[in-house]
Amino acid sequence: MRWILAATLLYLLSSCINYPTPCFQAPEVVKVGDTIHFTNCSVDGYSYYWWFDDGTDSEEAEPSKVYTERGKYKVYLTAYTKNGHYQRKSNKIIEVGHLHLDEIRINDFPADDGGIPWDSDGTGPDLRITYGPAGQAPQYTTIEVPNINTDSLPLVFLPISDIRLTEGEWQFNLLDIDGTAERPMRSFIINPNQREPGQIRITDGDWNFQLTTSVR
Ligand SMILES: [Ca+2]
Repeated sequence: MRWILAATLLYLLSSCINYPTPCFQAPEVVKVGDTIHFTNCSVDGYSYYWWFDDGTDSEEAEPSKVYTERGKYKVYLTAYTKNGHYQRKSNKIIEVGHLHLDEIRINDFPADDGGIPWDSDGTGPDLRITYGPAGQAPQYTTIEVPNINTDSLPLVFLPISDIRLTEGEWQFNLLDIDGTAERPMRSFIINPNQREPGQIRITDGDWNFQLTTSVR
């Protein structure tokens, strides 16, 4: 009886010691070109094998990784003990994409241009926003919203096409379309890829301008 207990105890001990529990942390959504740092939270692991689902792998404990193409990748981590025993692999899906523009929003704007009315007839600006990578002629434009005032707020513009926010600065020109003339009201320059995806808000005096971005 005693040896059976001893053998059972030995068996339980060996199963506790020999089988590590793989565990890792990684962001769920990243951009193409971002450096991902994998955090290893495995228990009782001695060595590791990572499979990144794009043809690459690693044996580091906490590797870094850059995906060069968009897609959904299923990353596997296998944790081994010193004698080579391992437990079931752990995996996570990482979505890799590009930054896109979802919305342009004006939450607030000044009632006039430093004491001068925005437009010639006093009805309020007829607003259109042109935008695109800074330093180039704007590639994109919103619709025109006539006679805006504080009752119009917030003004929300949804892109009519799929707009990928490329690297670098983007310029947003707020124009008052007075007849055929375009009177600049204000420009905002933003580097969206340097900011967290989601809401990017710029406030300056009475101006409150906002972009919403996402990775997909
Ligand atoms: Ca007007």
